[in-house]
Amino acid sequence: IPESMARYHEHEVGSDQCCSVVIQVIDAPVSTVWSVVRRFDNPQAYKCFIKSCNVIRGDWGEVGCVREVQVVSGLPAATSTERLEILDDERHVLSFSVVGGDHRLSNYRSVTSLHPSWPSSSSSDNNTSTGTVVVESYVVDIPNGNTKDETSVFVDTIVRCNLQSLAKFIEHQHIISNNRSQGR
Ligand code: A8S
Repeated sequence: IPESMARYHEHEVGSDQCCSVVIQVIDAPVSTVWSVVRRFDNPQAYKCFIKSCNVIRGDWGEVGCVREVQVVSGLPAATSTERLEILDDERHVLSFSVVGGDHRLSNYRSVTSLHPSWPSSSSSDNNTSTGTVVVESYVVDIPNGNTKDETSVFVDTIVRCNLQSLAKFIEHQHIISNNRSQGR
């Protein structure tokens, strides 16, 4: 990804923190993927472990607004309070930080950026991008009693699950709209 975009994924990582990045390629245009990712007020549209969300401070989409998410049962968490740090509609970058809630991921902050993916050179028209590369990095405190590896395995699993769910959600929507436009 371009250096200018990689800069968004630079995180200060303390010795008691862990940091990682998850990549997901989605077979849909950046604008389509962004229309879902940018909805800070509706993470449950694609996030696997969120059952509801309410904006409790500011208007959604404004940097500084705060949402409270309810987590599905079965995880070591019930709620999370999250602040919008970046919402850049030009560069397709969203960042939020966890500022509260009852769970074990203190000082969690993630950055998600979207990049047009280019078809393999063999395809006919490789001047128009038809795919999206989603890059999501995070930094989080290592909970007491856990190792850095355990923490990154746990968080990577959640983030990967979210991005795979995003891909399914979008590709399913995209197929419907393509079929409709072909009058199927
Ligand atoms: C995201 C990413 C993560 C969310 C984690 C990692 C979380 O919502 C869940 C379980 C936890 O233990 C922590 O983009 C927390 O949502 C599903 C409640 C923050």
